[in-house]
Amino acid sequence: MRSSILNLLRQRSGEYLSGEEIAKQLDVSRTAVWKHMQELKQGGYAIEAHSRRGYCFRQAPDLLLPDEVSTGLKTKFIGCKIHYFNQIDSTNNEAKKIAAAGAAEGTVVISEEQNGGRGRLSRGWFSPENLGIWMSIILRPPFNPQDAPKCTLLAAVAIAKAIRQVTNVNCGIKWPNDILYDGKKLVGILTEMSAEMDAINHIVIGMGINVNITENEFPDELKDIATSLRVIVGEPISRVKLLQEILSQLEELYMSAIKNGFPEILDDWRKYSVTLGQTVNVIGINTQFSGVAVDIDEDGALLVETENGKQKVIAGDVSIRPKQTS
Ligand code: BT5
Repeated sequence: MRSSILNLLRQRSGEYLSGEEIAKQLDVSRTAVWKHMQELKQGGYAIEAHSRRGYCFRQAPDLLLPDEVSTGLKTKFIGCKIHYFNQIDSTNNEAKKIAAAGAAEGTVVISEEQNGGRGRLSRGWFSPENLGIWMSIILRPPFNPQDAPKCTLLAAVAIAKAIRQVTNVNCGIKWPNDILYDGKKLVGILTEMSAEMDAINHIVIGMGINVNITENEFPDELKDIATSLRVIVGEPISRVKLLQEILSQLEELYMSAIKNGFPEILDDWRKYSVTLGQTVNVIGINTQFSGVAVDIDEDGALLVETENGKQKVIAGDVSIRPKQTS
């Protein structure tokens, strides 16, 4: 009902609509309309109320509220169910919990702030209130568990496309899970999976996107290595619009992967890559070496040409060595 009232107000944005008219159109009591209006105002919506003329919609709050994300969302199933929090430890933790309890494919967990945001290997993820997109998406792909790492690459391509589309920022993908701009990290992706030997139960794709964080708001340890869209573009970006575009791109690529496999997505990944052709240092669990990143293979693994031949990197951290200028 709240969504229907909002839709009606939005359609006639700037005009006054009487409580009676709203009640009649939506077949509810005027008291119910009044109660929903109070709730919307408490939720941050700017709605003017006038004793004779009625209600007038002025502005939605700058929040990732499910009603806002759903309005104009073009996807068929990704984002059709949204679990929204003002604050949570980690959206990935919550998504894993509800996925294990049977949450539908495409369910999205969003929080305005995380106080236990996670990177890989228990590293932390800085997730300040209202300034980024901190979200996790539940998928139940009909792939083999070995294909799961390619979902990280798929997500990276979807986010890079969406960022380019909405902001014109030419960001690049660093293998396996970062999106960078000018060498600084703009986005991190954390994919976690629950699987049997030969089938995936669910995958949770967590995304941390630095949208409106200003330079001063980054903690000292991130100032030299992180950036945000606001810092790059020089003005605030609509988080709702970007989020909707990410969900659309993700759904499109995911459906294409199910239908045609990953080759096209890996080709897009190569196009956006800032890793290929570079000299890289690879730090795996038990290894460390350097070489030139020459390609990714059909599994999404990074191929690095070293003194001892070509090495296949399935997991690990890769740092790009700055090019020698002399
Ligand atoms: C990642 O790990 O890049 C994955 C980050 C995933 C975060 C999302 S937010 C929604 C969902 N819920 C979660 O709890 N997590 C996911 P990794 O490659 O391990 O990089 C972590 C490193 O990035 C840290 O050790 C810092 O150096 C750096 N870092 C932390 N916060 C950052 C930020 N906001 N922007 C850029 N770099 C950051």
